[in-house]
Amino acid sequence: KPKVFITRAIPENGIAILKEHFEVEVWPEEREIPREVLLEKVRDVDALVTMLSERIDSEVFDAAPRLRIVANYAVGYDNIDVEEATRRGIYVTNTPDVLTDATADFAWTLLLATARGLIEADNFTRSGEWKRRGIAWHPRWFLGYDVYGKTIGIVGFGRIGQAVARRARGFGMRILYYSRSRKPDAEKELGAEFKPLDELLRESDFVVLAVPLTKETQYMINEERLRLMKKTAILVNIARGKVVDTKALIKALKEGWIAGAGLDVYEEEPYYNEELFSLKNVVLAPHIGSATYGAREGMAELVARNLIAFKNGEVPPTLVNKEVVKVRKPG
Ligand code: 8YV
Repeated sequence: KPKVFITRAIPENGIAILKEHFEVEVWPEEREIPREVLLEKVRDVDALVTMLSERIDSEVFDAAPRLRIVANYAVGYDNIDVEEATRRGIYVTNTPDVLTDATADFAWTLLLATARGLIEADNFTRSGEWKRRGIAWHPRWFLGYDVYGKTIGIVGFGRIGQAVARRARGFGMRILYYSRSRKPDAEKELGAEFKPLDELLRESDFVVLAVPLTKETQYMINEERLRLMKKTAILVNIARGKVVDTKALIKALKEGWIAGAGLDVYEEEPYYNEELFSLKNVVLAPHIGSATYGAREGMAELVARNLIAFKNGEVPPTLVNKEVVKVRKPG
């Protein structure tokens, strides 16, 4: 049986399927696998299942002469040097679709929680502060921002961006989007309007980031762009931390250029920044956009399907580097 190394315990359903076809080894610890251990573990593997926290680059490929496929347990694959993998004839796969709805739901969780100050309100209630104040209610407490009927601007209009828009229809919203290319079908289905990024930022009450991290999207939301946003606007990031210049964002939140931010992703993870944590107008999650039982099992199954297709000499169903098919030698 070919050998696969899995860098973290993915859900059991995926591991069970893989065990029927591969000799499977899983890094058993909760902590991330140290780099030198990863380099050792890949020495004789045919396949590698990896995730966001591991940088898969020529150093890993050099250490793994038999490696033919890297299956990323994520839809984003900015952790992998895909160009280098392609050059070496190594398949790279990801896990699209199965996590789209969970991630779009989470964008909405952040959007609503930020707009209505839910976390601050929860702290107020559970910390006993409500009781201490001794007042049942006050007409000026916890005023948030209206959502229904407002304008949402979605940056990146792929599967997840469109799923965010689909939900926005239920909130009676005007839907703006920015993307590398126009999406006429989605415009029709969702009633979404294409806008250049700066215009979208000027007009939106809620801006949701759903772009992959690339050279073009890195620090796309910088100081200049944050200054274009409405003072009452809320920024939601479920994409990658590096899409936003965090220093500029903190300044924007402190100085009131925007009203708030709901963040699931950070420039560095795990993230720690007291300046951000001390702000009341943010809701912060530890990169859990796809963390539902259903999505994670779907991701594990899709990883397994990609590896089994590879083993059977077929093209994996969610291959990222389609050009690799030309580079690969038969067998
Ligand atoms: C993962 C993600 O939880 O799919 C992605 O791109 O960011 C998340 O679904 C994470 O990347 C684990 O690899």
